[in-house]
Amino acid sequence: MSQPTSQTMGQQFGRRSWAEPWKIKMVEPLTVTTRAEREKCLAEAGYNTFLLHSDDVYIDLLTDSGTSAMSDRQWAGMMLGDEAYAGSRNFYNLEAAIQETYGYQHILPTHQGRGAEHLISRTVIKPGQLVPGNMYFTTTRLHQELAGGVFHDVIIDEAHDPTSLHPFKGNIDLDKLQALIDAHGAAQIAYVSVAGTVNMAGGQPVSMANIKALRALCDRHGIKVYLDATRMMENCWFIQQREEGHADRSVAQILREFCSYTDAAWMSAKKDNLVNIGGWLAVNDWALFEELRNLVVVYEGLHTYGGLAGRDMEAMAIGIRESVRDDHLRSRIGQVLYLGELLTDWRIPIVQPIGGHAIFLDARAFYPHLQQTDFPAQTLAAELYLDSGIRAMERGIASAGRDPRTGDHYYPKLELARLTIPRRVYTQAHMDVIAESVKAVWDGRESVRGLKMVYEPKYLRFFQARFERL
Ligand code: PLI
Repeated sequence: MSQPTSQTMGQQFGRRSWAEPWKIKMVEPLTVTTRAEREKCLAEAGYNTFLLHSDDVYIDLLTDSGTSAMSDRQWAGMMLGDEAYAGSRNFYNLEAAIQETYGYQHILPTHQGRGAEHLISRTVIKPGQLVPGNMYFTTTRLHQELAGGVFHDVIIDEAHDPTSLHPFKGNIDLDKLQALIDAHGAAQIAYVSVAGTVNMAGGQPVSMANIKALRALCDRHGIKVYLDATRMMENCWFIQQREEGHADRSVAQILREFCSYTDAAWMSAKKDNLVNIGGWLAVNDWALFEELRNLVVVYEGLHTYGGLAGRDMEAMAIGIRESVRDDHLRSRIGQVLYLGELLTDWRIPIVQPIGGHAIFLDARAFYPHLQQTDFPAQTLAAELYLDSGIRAMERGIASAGRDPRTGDHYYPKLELARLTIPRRVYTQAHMDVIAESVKAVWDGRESVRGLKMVYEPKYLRFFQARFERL
C-alpha cells in the first residue's frame, strides 16, 4: 500500500501525464486586490475568512462545498426541472441515481447535508446515548449533541498526528470501540457514525478492510453503522490506489461494496455530487424510512423535494453519475496531490499523506511560538489572505467549539488551515500561485502574532466569530 504521486500516476500511462477529462466552455473573471485593500477587508471581517466578501477574494479555497463547476450536461438538466410540488420526475431520476450508485433502497432529498444530519440524529438518538465516530465533524457532532447524544472519537491515533504516513488515517480503532461497548453496553450506543475521507483529519480515507471489520463487530452487538457519504467517491479512489486487491476495480464497484457494509447514509451533495446545493438521506430499513419520511415534511419539504427545486435534483442525479467516474477522480485528486507535492518538496508542514479534497497546513508547525488559544490556524488563514487574497479556512480550536458539558474549549490535537480545492474550478497554474503564496507566508512565519476572539456565537462559532490581533 503506497501513496500515489503524480509521477506514479503518470507511469501508469507509460510516463504520460494525466489531464482533466473536460475542457472549459465558460469563464468567470477573478479579482486581484492590493495588500492595503486586503488589510482593510480582513479587519472589517474580524479576521475571519468566512466574513469576507467573495468579491474581495482572489482564489477561493474556503471550501469544496457547493463550489464545484457543473458540467454542460448538468446545466442542460437544469432546464428539465419539473417544478411540481409533488412527485417531480427529477426526484425519481435522483432516487434511481442514488440507488444504482450507492446501493441504498429508500431515498429522501434534503436541502443540504446538515438537514439530513438533523433528521437522522433526532430520529435515532435517545438522550444520553453515545455516538462513536471517526473524528468529529462540526455540523454532524452538533446535531448529535442537540439530539441528546454524546460524541466519542474512536478514530485511530495516527489520525491525530499530521506526520503519520498511515495510508488509511480515517480508520476506526476497533479496540477503542470495543472498550466503549464493554464500558457502557451496546444498548447505550445510538449507532457508529463513519465518515469517508475524514474532513477534520485532513481528508483521510477509511479502508475496505476496516469498514468490513467494523460491520462484523457491530453485527455481534446489534449496533447500526451509519455513513457520512459526503466524500465517499474520493474515499473509494484511495481504496483503489492504496489497498491491496482493489487496483483493478472501478470506483463505482468499490463504492457499492463499501456502502453495503452500512445501514444508512447521509450526504452533503454539495461536495462529491458536483452540485451547488443539495443533500440526501438513504436508508435500507423501511420502518426507519417511514419515520424519516414523515419528519422531512416538517423540516425540509415534501418527501419528493426536501427543500430542493426539481432542477437541483436533476443536476444532482447527473452529477452523481459523473462524480463516480475514475477519470474524474484521477484528475480531482491528482490536482490536490500536485499542490501537496509542491509544498512537500519545499518542506512546508502539511498533513501527510495528502488528502482527497484539501491541503491542510499544520499551523502548530508554522507558529510554534503561539499558544493554541492564540488561534494559530485562524492566524495562518488570515496571513495567507493578506499575502495574496487566497481564502483558506480554520480547522482547529475555533472550529472545535466548546464542550457542552464543561463549557471549556475543545482542544483538538490538530490545528490546521485548510486549502480546500473546489472541483473542476481552478487550473494547475492556480495551484502554482497558491503554493508560492503559502511559501511566502511560511518564510515570514517568525514575526507573526496570534489573534484573540472578541465575539463568539453559541453554535458553530467558527462561521461567525470575530477576532482582533494580539
Ligand atoms: O454543508 P452541508 O450542510 O451540506 O453538509 C455538512 C457536512 C457533513 N459532513 C461533512 C463531512 C462535511 O464536510 C459537511 C460540510 N462541510 C463543509 C461545509 C466544509 O466546508 O467542509
